[in-house]
Amino acid sequence: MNAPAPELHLATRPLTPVIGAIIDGIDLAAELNDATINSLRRALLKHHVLFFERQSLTPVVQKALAARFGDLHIHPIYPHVEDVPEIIILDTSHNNLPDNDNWHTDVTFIRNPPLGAILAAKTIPPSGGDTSWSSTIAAYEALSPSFRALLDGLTAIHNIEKSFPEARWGQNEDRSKFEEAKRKNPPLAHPVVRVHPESGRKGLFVNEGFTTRIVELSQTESDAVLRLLFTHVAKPEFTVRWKWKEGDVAFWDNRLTQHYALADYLPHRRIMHRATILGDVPVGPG
Ligand SMILES: O=C(O)CCC(=O)C(=O)O
Ligand SMILES: [Fe+2]
Repeated sequence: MNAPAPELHLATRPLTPVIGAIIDGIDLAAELNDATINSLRRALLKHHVLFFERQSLTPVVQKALAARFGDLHIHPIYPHVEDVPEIIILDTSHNNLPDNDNWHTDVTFIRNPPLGAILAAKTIPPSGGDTSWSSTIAAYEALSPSFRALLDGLTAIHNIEKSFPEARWGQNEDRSKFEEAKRKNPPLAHPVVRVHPESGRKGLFVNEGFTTRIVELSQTESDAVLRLLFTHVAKPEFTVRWKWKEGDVAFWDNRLTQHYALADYLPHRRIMHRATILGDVPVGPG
């Protein structure tokens, strides 16, 4: 077996005890060596979301950076940069209302949901437009042992249409893209509690954005338990909130986190670019 690549010391400033750290002294547009990539992976496992300030990532460079961590996902519905389908454009204003102002994990409607995502701030409103992330590991660990034991054995359905409803995405020229997205992404089940494939830690893997139903429970039980969990993950103690400046980049581990993009800046415009790195098939504790 090859020896693992060495790791570098990264200048890391944790933002809370459970989630979020600023990484100083890295130019993400530079050619990063394997040791740096490994150190970033390690920091991601520890802090769940990393922030890099004063960056200048072009879409092509952002794509190349994300590809160092895995294969990239092409989103079935969101628009992308011309000739760079791996880079989603989130360009929101009073003309195109934001739709990420709910707690969610990205793209859990596929069999192998993203390992992570790299988000770059392009245009930031004069105030507002912050993003919060929550550690679903911290949320899980705060539950009572009896409740955790119940959740450990459950699975839940994730449905693309919960976050991409026909009323918004199925109209006019978008209709065929929407129909194709639905056809290629039928609802599927994931474990309610996921074991992180790298750290082995357990966390909640249901999210308000996409999760519709806990399979093993009755409808009323499922509704009540999901409501409890969706509220629970948003507890401020499990979260970090980032106030963006243009050029900032966030890199989150999408396996055991959720995030919420605050929609408080209208009628101003806010533009973000996202690269999404595919992950593995979620595994439960059972
Ligand atoms: O715009 C943001 O701050 C985050 C939007 C979002 O949910 C995402 O990029 O996955
Ligand atoms: Fe998201």
